[in-house]
Amino acid sequence: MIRPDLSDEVAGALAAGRPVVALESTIVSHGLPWPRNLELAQEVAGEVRAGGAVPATVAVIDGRLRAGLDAPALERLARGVGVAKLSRADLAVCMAEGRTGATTVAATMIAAARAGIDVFSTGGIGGVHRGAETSFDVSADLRELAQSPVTVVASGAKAILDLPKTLEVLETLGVPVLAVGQDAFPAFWARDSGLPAPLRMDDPAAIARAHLSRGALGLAGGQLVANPIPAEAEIPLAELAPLIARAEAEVAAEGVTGKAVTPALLDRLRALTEGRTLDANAALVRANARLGAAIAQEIAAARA
Ligand code: PSU
Ligand code: MN
Repeated sequence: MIRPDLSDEVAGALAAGRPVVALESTIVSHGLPWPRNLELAQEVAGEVRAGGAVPATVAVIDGRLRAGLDAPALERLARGVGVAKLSRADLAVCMAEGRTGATTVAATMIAAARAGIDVFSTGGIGGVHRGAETSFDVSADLRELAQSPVTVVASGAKAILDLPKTLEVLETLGVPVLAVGQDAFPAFWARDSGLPAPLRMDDPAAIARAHLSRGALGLAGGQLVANPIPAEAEIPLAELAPLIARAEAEVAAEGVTGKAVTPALLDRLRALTEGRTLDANAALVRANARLGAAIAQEIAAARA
C-alpha cells in the first residue's frame, strides 16, 4: 500500500507515538484568497503546535502524496496556479499523472488514515447541496467519514448547504456527529444552525475514547466533531440568511454552475459582509486546530 511521504517532523512524531493533527489543503488553494490563505495556513499550523501536537498538511506535490509540507510547497498551494482540487475520485489520477493538487476533507482523510494519523482539523466539511433532490450533488466527504478511521474536527457545514439533509445522510452512513459544548449542530459562521446535533461530547478525553472504541469495535469510518465558532467571531444566522439568499440569486443570474458555485458564493458573501466571513473563517479554523491537538494528545496518552 502507498503511504504518504512524511516530513521528518511528522515521521518522528508518529514513530514516537506523539500527537499529530492532519490539515487539508483545498481550503488553502481553493477556499481562501491569496495571500490571506498562506498566512492562515501558517497560523493554523502554529495553533496545532501551541496545542502540543505536530501539524501535517496534506497535498499531492508533483505526483507524490505528502503529509507535512515545507514552506515552498505550502506557498505553491496558496498561489494555487495549476493546483487541482482532489477528492477521493481524483487522488490516484493526479498521482499517476505527476500533477499537483490540494486535498479535500475526503482525500485528506484517506492520506491521514494511511499515514496512521487519527485526527484532522479543518473549517467545514462538504455536504448535501441545496437542490440535491434534483442535482444529486452530495460531497464525497460524507461517505469518506463512513470509511476512513479519522476523527474530523470542523465547525459543522456552511449554511449554503442543506444542513438537515446533510445530517440525515450522516445518520444513514452511521457517522457519529458530536457537538462540542452545546446541543445544537453548528453552522460554520454561526454557532447554532437551529438543528439539534445527534450527539454531544464536551471533553477531548471522551472524544478520544470514542475514537478508540470505534476502532476496537472494528467499525469502519471516523467521527465528525462539530465545534462551534468562538462566540466573539460568529455572524448569527439571522444576519447571514438574507445575504446568502442575495448571493445565491446573483450567482445564479450570472449563470455560474457546478464546482464554480461554492467559490463564487463565498466570494460574494465576503464582499457583502465587508470581509467579516473571512475573519470568522480564520477564527474557527484556528479554534478547530487547537481542539484537534487536544484530542490527538488524549489519543496518544491513551495509547501510551
Ligand atoms: N467547506 C468550507 N471550506 C472549504 C471546503 C468546504 O467551508 O474549503 C472544501 C473542503 O476541502 C471540502 C470540500 O472537503 O470543499 C468539499 O468539496 P465538494 O463539495 O466538491 O466535495
Ligand atoms: Mn459536489
